[in-house]
Amino acid sequence: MNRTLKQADPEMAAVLEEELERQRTTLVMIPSENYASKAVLQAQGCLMTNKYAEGYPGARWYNGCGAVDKAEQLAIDRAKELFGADHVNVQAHTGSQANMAAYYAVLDPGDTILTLSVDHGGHLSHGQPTNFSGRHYRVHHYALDRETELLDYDSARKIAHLYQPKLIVVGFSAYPRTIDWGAWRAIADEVNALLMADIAHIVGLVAAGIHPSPVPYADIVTSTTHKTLRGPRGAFIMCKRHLADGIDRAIFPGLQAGPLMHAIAAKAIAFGEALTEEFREYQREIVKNARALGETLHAQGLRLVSGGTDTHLLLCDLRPLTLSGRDAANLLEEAGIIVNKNCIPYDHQPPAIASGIRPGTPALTTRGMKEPEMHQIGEMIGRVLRVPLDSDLRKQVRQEVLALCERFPIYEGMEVV
Ligand code: DSN
Repeated sequence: MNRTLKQADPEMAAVLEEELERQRTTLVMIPSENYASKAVLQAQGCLMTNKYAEGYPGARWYNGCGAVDKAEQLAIDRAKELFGADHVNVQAHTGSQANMAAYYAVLDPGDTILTLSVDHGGHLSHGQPTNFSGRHYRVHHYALDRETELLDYDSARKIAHLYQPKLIVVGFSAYPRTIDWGAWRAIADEVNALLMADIAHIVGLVAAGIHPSPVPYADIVTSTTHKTLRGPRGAFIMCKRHLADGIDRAIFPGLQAGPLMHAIAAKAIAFGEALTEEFREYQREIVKNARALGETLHAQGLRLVSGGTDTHLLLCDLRPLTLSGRDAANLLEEAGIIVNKNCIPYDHQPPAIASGIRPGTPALTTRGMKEPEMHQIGEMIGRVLRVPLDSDLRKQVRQEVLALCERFPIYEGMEVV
């Protein structure tokens, strides 16, 4: 019972050591990934994993909930302070489950929702046909403008009038630009729809006041905690006061039973970290870094969808280099640069191949890298992608990546216990 992980399960300890080494020695550029603080990691691995606590603080179905009540209340209070929300539920296990709970609270099966499709930058849980959301609800999509690759509010308004959705979902996995929440609120009001914002990606920017907040405009706001917010893997939901009971009941007993109290403790820590000036400065740096990276990628021959970024991520069209997203991501991984393939708007390739990649700067910025390093990394990406047949070049870039990782260490002294 008291043995360390290494003593108890050396095989798994070796796997964790491999992952620690990968995170230390590669450039993590998937925009939904980050390096959580040691405090967050510690809480996520803590003994609250042992406790059952169905219900909410002060109203649990099990006894012995004194400490977990305090942990959950801290998470709720800090999130309310951070975002100025009427009501917060911190129990959703994942972003998809937060979205599921939001739908469950305000929709009936067969109701109509209006969202952005995955291939234009939306998310699976925004009505993708193979996802629960696409199977349980009648889904219509608004789209990005073909020329500007920006949200087309006029067209969205017409589509909303045509289909009269009960809920409009706004929020994206691969859209690099600022969202005008006021414009969406106006569209929702015109058709008497509820407005839901999914800020899973931009939540850190919103917390820091760098991206406008949807909280004053949206009826429901869902988010993850592990992306730009740099917390534990998980999610939370904010809503207007009159929807609080419905959201809480949708999560429990509607969709989830025992909350993950260790994850909730870690969420409280992450919200606390996000309330600091240091975090706000970190978010400002993320955006500056993304812009710097974009400049160099553009100079290296990649086309930036929408011409650039206002956020933590870039969507890059690789067709000018006659490469697919899949091949590019694989070539870059050989050089120690980790990105994901991604469809671009109006892509002719299937998602498993895709014409683009979606690099982001949250994790690199956590390591302390700044604009000079972004230019260096953008240049390395360009060199690898412009000469895909040169495996020696990739080995050379791999060495440059290792040297950069050594200059900006992460998780120093951390051990798999
Ligand atoms: N996997 C997340 C992302 O990368 O954006 C979405 O679920």
